Amino acid sequence: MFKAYTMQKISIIVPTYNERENITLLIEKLAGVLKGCEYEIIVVDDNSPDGTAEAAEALSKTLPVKVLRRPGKLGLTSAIYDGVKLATGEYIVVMDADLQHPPELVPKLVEKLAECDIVVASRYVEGGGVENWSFTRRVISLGAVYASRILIPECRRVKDPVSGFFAARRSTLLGWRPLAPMGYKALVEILAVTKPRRLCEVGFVFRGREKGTSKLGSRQVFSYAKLLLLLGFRRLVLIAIIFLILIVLISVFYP
Ligand SMILES: Nc1nc2c(ncn2[C@@H]2O[C@H](COP(=O)(O)OP(=O)(O)O)[C@@H](O)[C@H]2O)c(=O)[nH]1
Ligand SMILES: [Mg+2]
Repeated sequence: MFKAYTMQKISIIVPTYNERENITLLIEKLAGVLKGCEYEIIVVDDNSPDGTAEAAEALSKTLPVKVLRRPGKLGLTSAIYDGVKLATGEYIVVMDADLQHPPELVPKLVEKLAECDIVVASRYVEGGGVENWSFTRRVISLGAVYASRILIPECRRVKDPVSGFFAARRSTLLGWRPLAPMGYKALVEILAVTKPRRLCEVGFVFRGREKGTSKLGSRQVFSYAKLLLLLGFRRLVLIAIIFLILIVLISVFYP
């Protein structure tokens, strides 16, 4: 079935920071599921001190792997953007290096691109879920989803607009420039800016991280708040005005 859609070259963008323990297994798994397709794996590494870039480069002798080395930790969204610039495939897949995004789902995302401009791998549709998340992490994730849905109309078209696992046609991504380069939510930007005509979702279970550690911190959360402000400014002003009018009316009628 997958073979029917191999006419298009697939570029898989994998941003990395200190993922040496995961990158080899991820690339090997991707090579397995993409056997018979024309593809390239683009690792965008931010000078990881643990030698992630060297581990990926070792595989580039036998597999179609490109490694883009950047001078320092410049952020996940900007890494995805630099990967897109380097990509030569018409079909682009963006995924994490730590195996929390299952490589086995890549063929399904790519298949769906035949009828969609962007395919989101979603935790919040049928077949989706999260493994081993604390109550706090669930609340933060759902907070991020709802904030984007309130402020950015395009984000209401999918259940998981903050997913880091998605596929897109390269032509769809051409108009996108990062607004919050240090941020984690490239898809929110992409949806808001590109306004894709055909948007699809496929369920997946976000696995627990087995090796290495998460790089999500206060800087990334701050960057997301900045992004929402930039994209939702007009709506925020409107909400503030409605709120003010309500307060004035209440104080006039119920002095
Ligand atoms: N190039 C690059 N990759 C990053 C950066 N921050 C995170 N990553 C990668 O982005 C992916 C997701 O990060 P992770 O910390 O696992 O996020 P979490 O799954 O939300 O906890 C992983 O492959 C990280 O190595 C960064 O600043 N630059
Ligand atoms: Mg992760």
